[in-house]
Amino acid sequence: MTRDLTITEVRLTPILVADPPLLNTSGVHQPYTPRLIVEVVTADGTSGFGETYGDGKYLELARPLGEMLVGRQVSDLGGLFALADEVAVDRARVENQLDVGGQRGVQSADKLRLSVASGFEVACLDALGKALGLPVHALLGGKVRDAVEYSAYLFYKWADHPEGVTCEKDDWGAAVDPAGIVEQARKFKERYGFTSFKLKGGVFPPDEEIAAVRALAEAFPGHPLRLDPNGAWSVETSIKVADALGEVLEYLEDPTLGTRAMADVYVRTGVPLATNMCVTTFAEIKEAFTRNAVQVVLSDHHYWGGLRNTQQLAAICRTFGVGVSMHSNTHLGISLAAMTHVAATVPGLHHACDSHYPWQSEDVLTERLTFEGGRVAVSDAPGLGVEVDREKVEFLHRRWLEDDGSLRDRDDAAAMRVADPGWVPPAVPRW
Ligand code: GKR
Ligand code: MG
Repeated sequence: MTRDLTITEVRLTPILVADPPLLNTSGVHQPYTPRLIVEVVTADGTSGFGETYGDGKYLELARPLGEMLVGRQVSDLGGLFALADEVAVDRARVENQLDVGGQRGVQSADKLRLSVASGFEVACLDALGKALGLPVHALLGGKVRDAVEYSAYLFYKWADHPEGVTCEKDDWGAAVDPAGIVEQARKFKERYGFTSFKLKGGVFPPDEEIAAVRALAEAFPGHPLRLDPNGAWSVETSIKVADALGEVLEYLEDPTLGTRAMADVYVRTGVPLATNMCVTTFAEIKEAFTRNAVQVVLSDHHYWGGLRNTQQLAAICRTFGVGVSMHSNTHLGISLAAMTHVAATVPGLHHACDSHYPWQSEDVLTERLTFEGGRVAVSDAPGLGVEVDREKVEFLHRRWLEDDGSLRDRDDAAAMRVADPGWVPPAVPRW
């Protein structure tokens, strides 16, 4: 019997998900972070789910795109991206709202469009896989590994959000010095078995962050380590840190901003540099690779435009002898499943991907994904292999509906000002 896989309905559900007070160079995470859950329903009653950034500017593009998808085939992924182009043609609407130089690199209209389209692409692949009885990795050409390795993602962190702020409590405790970071790493290792560690830096003066990485190296000998200050350092400071930590680092991630500056750091230190800020679109690859500015590109399947684009990125990296892996932003289990499926298909994935997932105490899945020995097993069940709990989605959506609007757009600086009213995001480079 042929199944009718025409999309008959698209449901978009913005949610707010609990987030601990994690520090970065832009401030601190707000107590709740917006995400968008995308569901496509086909004529035969199959539902597929995707997840992407949920700030207002993403919703603005997602809504018309969702309407235009009704009546199309769920397998028509080329058509989906063409439609996303059409929606984004009305660029003025989006371009007025660009964030220049956030932690996802420059927020161009293209990247917004791709981030939105990626949520739909994953939902369509999930539905298609369920309808065909095939896992998403099979739709992408097949897995080359049965489990995907992730690194622990360490953050400087307060014990709690500022007093008086509505939030969910967490049991991670504070981490504001080397001892706190080592303790946090121990918990990550105990709870999830991670054997590599990434520290979000750019929070304290570089000498303190160097001390934290040295403490990690001492506590966990032989474990790959990374430090990522999101471009907070000058070239000179980056060189100083690279010289101090070169022997214990797997790589430095976005020590400084811009292709030329990154190339300068690499040529003067030889320490491998990874990025999710300097190369974030296909258009940025040529210059960065020609200058040898980056040795590892970290995909975020959301803003690279989905799982198939991530595979294309991996192929380009392979061609140029550049490593590829993945970084993450606050995300839930649908995205972790999507990351795992695509990572399972990428040959030569030599660096563990990072994931915020352990920081999220809430999820929309009936059963959370688990890390065993720091790895997520690649599901062979149809689609993404995860089940969405509609009650959980509804609960987190109600939180979004009840919000006064202050949390619907991620704003780490605003969260920092709650604790320190005079705080302004530091000029870049900060050190
Ligand atoms: O969640 O604070 C954070 C991270 O700093 C995130 O926003 C970054 O995009 O983790 C990301 C990174 O690797 O730069
Ligand atoms: Mg990064």
